[in-house]
Amino acid sequence: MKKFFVVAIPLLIAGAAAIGACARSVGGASQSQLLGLAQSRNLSPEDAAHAIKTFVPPGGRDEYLLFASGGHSGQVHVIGVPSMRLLKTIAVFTPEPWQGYGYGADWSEKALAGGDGPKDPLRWGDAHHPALSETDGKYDGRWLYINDRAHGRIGMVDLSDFRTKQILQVPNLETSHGGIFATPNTQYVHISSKVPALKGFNPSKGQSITLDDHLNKYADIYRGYSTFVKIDQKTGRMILKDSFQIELPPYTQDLADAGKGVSDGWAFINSYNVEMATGGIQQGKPAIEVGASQLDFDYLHIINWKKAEQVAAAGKVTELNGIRVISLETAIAEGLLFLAPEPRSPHGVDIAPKGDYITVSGKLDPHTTVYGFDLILKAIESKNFEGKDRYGIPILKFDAVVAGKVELGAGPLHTQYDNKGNAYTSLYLESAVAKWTLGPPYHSAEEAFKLVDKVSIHYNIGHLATAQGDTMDPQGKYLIAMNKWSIDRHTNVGPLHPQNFQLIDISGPKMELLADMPIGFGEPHYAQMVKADTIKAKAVYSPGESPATGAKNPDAIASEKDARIVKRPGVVEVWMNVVRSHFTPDIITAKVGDKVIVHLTNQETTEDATHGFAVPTRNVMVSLDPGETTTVEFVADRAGSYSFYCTEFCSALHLEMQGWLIVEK
Ligand code: RUQ
Ligand code: CUA
Repeated sequence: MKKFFVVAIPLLIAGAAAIGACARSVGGASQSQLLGLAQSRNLSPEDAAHAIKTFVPPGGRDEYLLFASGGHSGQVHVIGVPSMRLLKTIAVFTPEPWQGYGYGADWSEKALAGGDGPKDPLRWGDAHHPALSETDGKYDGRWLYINDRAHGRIGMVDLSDFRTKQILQVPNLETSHGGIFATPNTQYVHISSKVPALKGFNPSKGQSITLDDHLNKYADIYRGYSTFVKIDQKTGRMILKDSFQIELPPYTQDLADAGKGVSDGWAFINSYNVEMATGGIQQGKPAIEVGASQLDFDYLHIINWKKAEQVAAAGKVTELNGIRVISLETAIAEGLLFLAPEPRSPHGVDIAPKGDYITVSGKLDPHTTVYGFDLILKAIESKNFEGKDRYGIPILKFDAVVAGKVELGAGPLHTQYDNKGNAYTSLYLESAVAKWTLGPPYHSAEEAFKLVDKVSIHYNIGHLATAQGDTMDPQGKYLIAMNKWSIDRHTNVGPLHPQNFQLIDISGPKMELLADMPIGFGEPHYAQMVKADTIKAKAVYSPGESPATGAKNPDAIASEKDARIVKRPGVVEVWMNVVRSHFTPDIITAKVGDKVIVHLTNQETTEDATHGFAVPTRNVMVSLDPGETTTVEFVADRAGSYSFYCTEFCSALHLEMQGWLIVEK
């Protein structure tokens, strides 16, 4: 038993007084009962304080929402902070039957198929970097974008109903990493390639590739791309025809971030493998991990995207697989692409709140390098170059653009900021978070670029997220460490352990670890934390609204009287009314081979009066929120009778909410 009473009494009394208006009794629990409770659970005074700091009472709300990618679970998870309770999982790249995503509903089928994409949509993606939409460099709560690391796709989630509305396969990208970020007013969402892809490659035009090409012509046949995907300001949808790409060398472009404030109009991408190692351990070449670590420097890519936008508008582009591309030559000639050396194998590129500093970390080097945007501009203007890379891109002089270097510890990766001019960097190898100071105007020159605090986390932190810590409005307060390994931290649930989020209080001078949240549903990668009241989701749909369009569905019916079945050769079309606790019609007949089209309208206007429409033996599982109208289509390809039913426990007579599909030979 821990030594509790002596230290705990003042602390718990303070806590109890804060909770209850009555000094002696808190919700029926007296101070001595509270002490007894803490003691019986073997909680230390610190534990008890942390519990009070993170506890949200029944019916209470969290101050922040964390949108965390789910990695190769393909989803996004919405978590309340500080309670660390999971509020929702949003299916993006992966079918998810509870939400009826990818099981017949028109809106979800369209999203998963990527619009005009393949008929047989991919059933997985590696949900990587979420990007909340922004206005004036601050989260505005409208939309969320997330890239698929595996396929160079972007998913768009509409935060008015927390549903994925669009998945775009970005041309010329096979994989993606850089970004995604929204430009400060969400004019564009940026995504860049990770591993370069074959330039202009199109197998449907008969093009092919050999091992020899790969090993010996890599530098010529592969290219990276930085993509600015145009966003429709009303709907948040991505518009490919108004988007543009900038061709990049076949280095491995890594993370990216948008300039803001003083650097609005610019974008930054770090890179590695400027050696262009090809792999080929059995072909006599070094492993990529060796080949890619030969040189002392890789390159920070610096892109003037406002200028690129003008160059694209002036038509100085070629169209490549359906997107306008600014070639490397044009990008160089127009002065919109520069490089700056980064110490070997860098990772992360994170812009400070005012847009004035750019932090790049060392991964294998204990330092983080801070570039000054003013220094970058000056070097560009005065052509302070140390040379060009093999493609002719000017390389800014390292010493001319570096504002500071900070020694943080082993394995620095990603950086976020607070509202007091401090930066927080994850240390992967050291399993810690380092807090350090930015330079002027945040801190005086003497206080600048100093390590001021460090907190140990459990194992292997990747990304970290502070409250609005990648915007112009950072909040301080909370930091989430997104840890890759949990080893023995939680009850063993098998060799695949949960990942671990750790909540850290950053409001005081010392960081303080408050709570763990085991993540048993994916490999979260990056997260953004936004003030909860920024997001205003609807409670119900307006009558007959289609989630696919946000407008009234032309096949919505106003009442049960309009429910009907219309048959034509090979097709059975149903306008179905759905309300507690029956479907109308509740019997559908079809012939084997008929296409069955069902337009479902949920007539409910009450929050949470969701109904399901599930057809056994078919991949049909629709979730209909109140007011929603959705269409499903399937082929009745086997004779029999099938009892379709409502999957949500919607009323006392929910079990009776069922019907029959009779398929005759
Ligand atoms: S990065 S491996 Cu977000 Cu550190 Cu993808
Ligand atoms: Cu409707 Cu159960």
